[in-house]
Amino acid sequence: MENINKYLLNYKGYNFLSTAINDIDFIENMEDFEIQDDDVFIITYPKSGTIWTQQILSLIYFEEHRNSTENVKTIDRIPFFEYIRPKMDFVKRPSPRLFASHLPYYLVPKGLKSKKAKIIYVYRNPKDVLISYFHFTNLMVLCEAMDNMEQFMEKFLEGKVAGSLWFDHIRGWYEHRHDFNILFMMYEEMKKDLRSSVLKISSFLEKELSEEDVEAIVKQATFQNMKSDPKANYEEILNNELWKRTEGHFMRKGVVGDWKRHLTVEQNERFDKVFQRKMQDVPLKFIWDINEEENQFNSQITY
Ligand code: PPS
Repeated sequence: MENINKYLLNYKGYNFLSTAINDIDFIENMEDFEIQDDDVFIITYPKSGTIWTQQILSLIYFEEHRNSTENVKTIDRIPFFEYIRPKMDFVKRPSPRLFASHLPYYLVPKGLKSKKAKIIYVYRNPKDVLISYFHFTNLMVLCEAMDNMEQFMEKFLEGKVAGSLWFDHIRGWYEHRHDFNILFMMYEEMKKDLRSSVLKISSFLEKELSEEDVEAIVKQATFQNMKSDPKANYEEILNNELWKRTEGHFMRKGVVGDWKRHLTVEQNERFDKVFQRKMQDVPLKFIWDINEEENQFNSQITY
């Protein structure tokens, strides 16, 4: 374990948000955490659609969530694996146990390689991740505040942020996909066609849903509905003054292509150069703008 600064803790080459770790022992032993066959992990690089997928899975698994007959927050239904660990004992959680995590492929529990437990990996075009992360880092006291985008982009492209380098995260998971039982989901495709995305996820999870259920899930997983749903919008976390630095929300904009409003032409060109260099042999598809079907960099994902 190495403290990089007040906010980052490096463990085995990966930067954790040290201010959100409340159980160092757990971090040091999580690779040996015993996996059950029906465990499900949502795995993401920060700001790529974690909260959204937590809501979708909560709606798929819990009728009480779909009908709003039980007032349980998505963070309690699907706790973070490595961060702000609730005082619950993960081992005793009723199955199927659902978790969210930002871990790289090489730090997750080894038991996931039995390929029985499931992983849903959600990825998002990294320019929108960058913008979302910039706002988040200034919103949360837990993160190091940044003066401007230039400064944050520098850190992001050097991997000096919690989650380390975006390129390493996605490449690692993609290249090791055959070691796991994993479904790749793309934020932009979820945005374009939420219904198909819900069906894809539920089919992977082997959960049968009625037409009515699907409708209820799609309706409650839209950005607007989640933003006003206290179970799903994480506002409670921000109501805590110890956490919130400025005005803002976890559910900020939820759009594709916001980077166009924030990056200068030079910043964008620089980002493109790094992206092309780092991702040229990763055949994942990316959508940079919602009106765009494909892009010049990458082709359709192949399994
Ligand atoms: S975190 O802090 O890492 O868990 O953040 P994460 O949940 O991964 O990402 C937050 C961004 O996801 C957006 N979001 C959504 N977009 C579209 N539809 C829905 N339903 C939705 N729910 C969350 C959220 O607004 C953050 O993106 P930005 O671009 O900042 O708005």
